[in-house]
Amino acid sequence: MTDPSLHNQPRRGRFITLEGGEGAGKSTQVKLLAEHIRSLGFECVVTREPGGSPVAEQLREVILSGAAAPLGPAAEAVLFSAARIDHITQTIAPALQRGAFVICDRFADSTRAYQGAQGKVDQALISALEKVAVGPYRPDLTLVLDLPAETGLARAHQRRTGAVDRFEAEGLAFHQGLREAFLEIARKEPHRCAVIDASQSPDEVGSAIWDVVQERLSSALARKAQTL
Ligand code: Z5A
Repeated sequence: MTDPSLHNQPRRGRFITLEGGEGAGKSTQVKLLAEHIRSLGFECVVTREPGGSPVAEQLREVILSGAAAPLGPAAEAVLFSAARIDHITQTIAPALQRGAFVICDRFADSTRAYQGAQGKVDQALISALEKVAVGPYRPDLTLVLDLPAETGLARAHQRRTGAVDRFEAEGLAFHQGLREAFLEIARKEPHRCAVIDASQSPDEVGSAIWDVVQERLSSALARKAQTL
């Protein structure tokens, strides 16, 4: 479980996650958004899942190499959640407590979509793992980057330099199902999530994201840096 002492600390920063299928442009947009927020004088921590802390990065290697795939999607969900506990404890919680913005490339919605919806892991287990691993560290805002699976896979294919990873190797139907799963999460939690049309140019996507961030996190952005 995430260190219980962290649960009682005041959380002064804002936590933003980006979600979506392969090649949706999450990494590109995380970078653009962080630059924008920093240009206003705020501290902004950029991180990713799986990973974002030393132990979680080690688990990333294990999971994405496919070494844990024979254990099945439920075991993979447990591993992603274990990595998340370390990531929150070491990186996310301290940054939010000192008042920083935190932008994370994938988070718990990826476990819901990949292991839950597509891996058919029991919903009760996914919810229990999320409760244990995430606790109060739910995102303030989740940007769901949406585009046809074919487009995302083509982008990921173009960019790739090495071997396909564990999930990229899944077929088109898997990736189409993922798209639906992320859209369903956004439909169920409209106050936390915003769907962004990710088929536009990087600048257009960045501009749509900035509009949403300004609208949803206006009170935080209105405050001066260091006093978030
Ligand atoms: N996973 C899971 O199963 N359960 C979990 O709980 C978690 C994760 C947390 C992590 O992979 C894998 O772990 C992931 C889910 C699973 N599945 N896979 N594979 P990762 O971190 O290595 O990769 P990813 O998260 O899937 O991201 P990605 O494929 O690297 O894509 P991206 O970050 O969304 O896109 P990008 O790197 O910004 O852009 C991809 C290419 O498209 C690149 O050449 C860009 O220059 C180009 N691009 C970007 N934006 C545009 C636009 N707007 N137009 C045209 N071209 C663009």
